[in-house]
Amino acid sequence: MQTKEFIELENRLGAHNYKPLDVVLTRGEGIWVWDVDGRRYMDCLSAYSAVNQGHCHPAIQRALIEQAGKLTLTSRAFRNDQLALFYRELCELTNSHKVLPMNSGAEAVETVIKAVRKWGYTVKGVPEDQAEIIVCANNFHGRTITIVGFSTDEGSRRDFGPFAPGFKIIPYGDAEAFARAITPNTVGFLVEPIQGEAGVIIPPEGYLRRAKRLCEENDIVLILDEIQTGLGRTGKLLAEEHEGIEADLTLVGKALSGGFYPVSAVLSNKEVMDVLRPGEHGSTFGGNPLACAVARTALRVLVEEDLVANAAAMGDYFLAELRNLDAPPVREIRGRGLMIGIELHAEAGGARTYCQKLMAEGLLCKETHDHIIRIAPPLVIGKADIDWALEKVAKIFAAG
Ligand code: IF1
Repeated sequence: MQTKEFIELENRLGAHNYKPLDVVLTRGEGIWVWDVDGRRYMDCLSAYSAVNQGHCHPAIQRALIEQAGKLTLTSRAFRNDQLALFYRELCELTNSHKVLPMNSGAEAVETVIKAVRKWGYTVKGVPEDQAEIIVCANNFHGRTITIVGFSTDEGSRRDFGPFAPGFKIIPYGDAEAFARAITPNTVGFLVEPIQGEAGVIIPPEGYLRRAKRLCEENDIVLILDEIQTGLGRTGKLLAEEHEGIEADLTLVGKALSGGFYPVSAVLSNKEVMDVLRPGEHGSTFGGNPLACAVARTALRVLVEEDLVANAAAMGDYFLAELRNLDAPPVREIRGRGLMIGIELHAEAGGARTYCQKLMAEGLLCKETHDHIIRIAPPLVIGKADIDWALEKVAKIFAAG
């Protein structure tokens, strides 16, 4: 089948909950992907930072295949020989005390909402059903009813009500707004260290440090959603390190499996996780041996190939060179490590148009909202690859 046949079939039989670019991919290796017509593209989205280790990383693939031939799923009614090792390696790498394994990022977010509410009632002493969690405007934490209920993006929440109560929305990056929103019933502050979907929005220097201090002063659990920013994307293992803080609870997902399998986890540096008792939370696939074997290798690859340092060095280079481009359509270039956003002027014609032009040049990236192009290649990218990409970006911006 050719590209147009795949597209017709997909459009005819599939729900239209996405509007993908009209490229049908069939193979991936490192930073490169190929479509069914044999064209090669540089992947500058990395499946929204789930393929940080590069497409089809051979070591992770071997771990997947080997474990798939041994034991894939036992349910948590029984133990398996991968889970405890996954816990140990993940805790050592992230300086965490406890792990609760789930599958999707949204499930990790839902998990932390349950845990922090129960901690509020049973430890902090908040009256039943009065727990409040503070979140930020323009957040993205997933697509469940609970989560879209505290989204400020109309497109994510329209026609999906009614929503769960107990969430308070404040402006992102404003520590005073956070201080004003705190009440005796506040149990948690859920925030992205850098807002990805909002358009790679980096908060003011010191914001997260101030938020951490306010949480300590008010006995509030600081929850950092590092599902997109974590595992090397911003040039640190966890983006919290840019501010020199440690969250009480940290959410990871996506690249936790290198793009081979849905694996997410809630990491705890506070006794919050101890409030969950047997039978109160879980999922069929959470912590399964195949997920754990894959995640263990995905983490090992991050460390052994020094991908965090490479993301920092290559990100600095990419950002500096992008900023040197003569690009009239560009309003601002933002980023940290290899999490980059190119904001265009409103009159530039829209980010999707430029993503389509970049696709024609062999570079795949994704717009967010109308005027921002997200650039997030796998962390294995090299300087020569970035120079290749810069040529394409310069060409489409020079053409206007
Ligand atoms: C889609 C966005 C990105 C996330 C953060 C939790 C989750 C995500 C910071 C939930 C997931 C994905 C979801 C995917 C596209 C992508 C996305 F555009 F939707 F917003 F990356 F920015 N926290 N983000 O970024 O994790 O349940 O998806 O495993 O829904 O189309 P998930």
